[in-house]
Amino acid sequence: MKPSVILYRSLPDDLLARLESHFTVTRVNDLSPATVAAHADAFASAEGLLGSSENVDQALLDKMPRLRATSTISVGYDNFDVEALSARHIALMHTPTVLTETVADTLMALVLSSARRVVEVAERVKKGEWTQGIGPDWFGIDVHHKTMGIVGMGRIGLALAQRAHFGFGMPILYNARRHHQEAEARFNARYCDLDTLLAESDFVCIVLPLTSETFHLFDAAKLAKMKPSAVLINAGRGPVVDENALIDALKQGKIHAAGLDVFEQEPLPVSSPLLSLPNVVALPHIGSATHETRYAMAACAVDNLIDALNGKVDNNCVNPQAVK
Ligand code: 8YV
Repeated sequence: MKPSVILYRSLPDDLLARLESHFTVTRVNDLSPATVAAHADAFASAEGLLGSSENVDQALLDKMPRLRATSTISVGYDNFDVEALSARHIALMHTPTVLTETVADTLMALVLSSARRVVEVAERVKKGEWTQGIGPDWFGIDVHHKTMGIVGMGRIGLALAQRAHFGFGMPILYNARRHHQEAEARFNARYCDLDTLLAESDFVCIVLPLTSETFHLFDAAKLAKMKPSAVLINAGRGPVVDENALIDALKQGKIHAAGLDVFEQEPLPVSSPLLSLPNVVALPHIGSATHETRYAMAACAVDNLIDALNGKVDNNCVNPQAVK
């Protein structure tokens, strides 16, 4: 008999067929208590779980006594209780490599649109405000040759550094848990402590995961260390920045602008003060959201689940030690 799995995100037809050739699949819309209760037998017998963006916590695991592997269609896994999974030797699989270049493109899009006010001025054109030659009230600030500070030098940080260094001639500063030899050798990136990076960068790009150490790392005190002319870019996770402190800093001109793809609450409430600030570019968490990359992520996650339920956790596994 094929193992049973729960699928809580839609998949392209061919990937669903691949999943169904290996497993008996129960499809659900979400992992809410109501959904779990409505499909109690399927959850009780499932050995695998595949989807994204929902919380996978102890309460859910209690309803899934046979679970052996979870596979998320994302690189981030802050919505998983890794400790609880590991305690039960359940594999957590993710998609760390396939989205790297696309997310780095999103970061550059935020840098360019925040600096050159792309969204704001395009809206003004649509409103019919471009009626004569433009003056300084349409001008932005340069990106090329400015200093880029990258906080978190993982795969995405490296791909961002490549774009900034070769494409825009930008000196690169970075802060990370350890020195990154490749970034230093290829892009002449200079390691510095976070306060130095904040004080010297024109663009501060956050590419950090959300953990207990990074929660509200960018608070009022850290934002105050940035140059008033500097731009904050966040495409990691929203709660890494204290959003109220950011709103204050933007309103008071303590920093120049912000380009944000992630927020403390997603979807971003329409009442958020961020949406009424002209110097904010707010995107709906599009980091990896291209047709090609979302397909690649889903394919990777399907393969990851097949691997993990066959005892293969050498690749793309967050907690291999706990599983083996
Ligand atoms: C996903 C992301 O789009 O991979 C991640 O961690 O933030 C995004 O690429 C998001 O998790 C929804 O699947």
